[in-house]
Amino acid sequence: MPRAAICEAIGDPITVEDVELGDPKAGEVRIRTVAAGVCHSDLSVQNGTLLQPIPAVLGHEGAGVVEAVGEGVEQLAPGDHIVASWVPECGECFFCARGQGELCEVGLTAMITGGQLDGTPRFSRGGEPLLQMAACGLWSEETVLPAIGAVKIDPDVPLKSAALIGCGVLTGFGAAVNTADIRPGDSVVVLGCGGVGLNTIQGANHVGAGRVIAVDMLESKLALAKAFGATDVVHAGQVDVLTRVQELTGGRGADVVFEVIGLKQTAQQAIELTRRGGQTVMVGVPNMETMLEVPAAMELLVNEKQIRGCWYGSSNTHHDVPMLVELYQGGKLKLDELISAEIGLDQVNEAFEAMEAGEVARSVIVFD
Ligand code: PAD
Ligand code: ZN
Repeated sequence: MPRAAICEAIGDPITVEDVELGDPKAGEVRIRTVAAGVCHSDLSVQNGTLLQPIPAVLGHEGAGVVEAVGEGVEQLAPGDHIVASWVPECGECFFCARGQGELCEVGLTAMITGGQLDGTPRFSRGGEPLLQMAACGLWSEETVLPAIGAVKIDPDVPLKSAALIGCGVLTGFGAAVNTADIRPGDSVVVLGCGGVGLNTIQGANHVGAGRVIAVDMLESKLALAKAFGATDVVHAGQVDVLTRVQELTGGRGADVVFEVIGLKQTAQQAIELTRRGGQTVMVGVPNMETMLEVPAAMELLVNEKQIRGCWYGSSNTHHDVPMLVELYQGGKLKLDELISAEIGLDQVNEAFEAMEAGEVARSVIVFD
C-alpha cells in the first residue's frame, strides 16, 4: 500500500495516507516514484484555480523506476528509469499527427477524467476509486501511468534532477524554444521567475536571445534569474516595469514577452510590454473566470501583436525529454540549481506555503 498525498477538497490541507494501487492494465506501467516536484499547478488544484477532479492524488512532475508493465507494453521494462509526462501522447490523433502532441485528445481526456486512458484511476481507498492528477498522481510512493506518458531516460541521470523536467522544465524551456519564434539577438521579457519562468530564461538563451529581462517581485528570484542567464532584472515592486523595459528596448518594447505567473494584471502587462509586431506568450494559468481585454484594432491590427497560448511548452515529450537530459549531461541546462528544498511527502503543505511566499524555485519530494 503506497503512501500518497491527497487533495480532498478545495482549500483543505493536503492529507497523506496509505492508498490501494491496482496492477497496471494493458498499455500501462507501474512505477516506484523516486522524486516529484511541487509545481504551482498542484497548488492551483488545491486552491481551486485549476479545475481538476478531486479527491485526487496530486503530483504531475516527477521521475521514477518502472516496476511492472501491463499487457502489450514493449517499449518499457522493469528497472527502466522514466520521466512522467502529464500529457500522454497517443501518437495517432489529429493533434499528434500534426506534431502538436501537447494537445493530444487522449491526454486531455485523461486530465479531465482524473483517470488513466480508459477513464478509471488505479488508486482506491476502501474499495472506492481515488483519482490521479493528470493521469499521474506522482505524490505517491508508487503509481500507475499510461505507458505512452512514461519517457525512458538514461539511468545515469539522477532522478531527483530529472523529475523537474516533467513539468517546469519542459513547459518553461519549451515556451521559449517551441512556442515562441525567438530569433538570435531578440529581446525577451520573462514575467515571473519561479520554477517555470527560470526555465524560460534558460530556453531563451538556448535559442540565442540577446537581452533576457527577468521581472519578479522578489530579490531572491531576481538573483536566481541572473544565475539562470537573465541579462537584466526588474523588481516589479520597486520600479515601473513598462518604463524600464522600454528603456532597455529602444522605447519599442520587447520582441517576445512571456507571462509565467497566471494573473490577469500581468497578462495584460505582457501584451503592453510587447513591441509592435512582437509576440506575447501566455504560460501562467489564470483562474477559469479570467478574461483579457485587448484593444483589438490597435494591438492586434495596427501593432500586429501576436498573442500565443502555451500548453506544456508546446513540447513533444518523447523527443524533448531525452534532449533536455542530454543538455543537462552536457552542462548546458541547469536542473540541480532549481531545487531549493528536498522534502518528505508529509511536508507538502509547508511547500505550498513556501511557494506562495515566493521562497522557492522548486521544492522536491524525495521518496526513500
Ligand atoms: P511559482 O509560484 O514558482 O512562480 C511564480 C513567480 O511569479 C514567483 O517567483 C513570484 O514571486 C512571481 N510573481 C508573483 N506575482 C508577481 C507579480 N505581480 N509580478 C511579478 N512577479 C510575480 O510558479 P511556477 O513557476 O511553478 O508556475 C508559474 C505559472 O505557470 C503558474 O500559473 C502555473 O500554473 C503555470 C504552469 N503552466 C503550464 C502550462 O502548460 N502552461 C505548466 C506548468 C505550470
Ligand atoms: Zn506543473
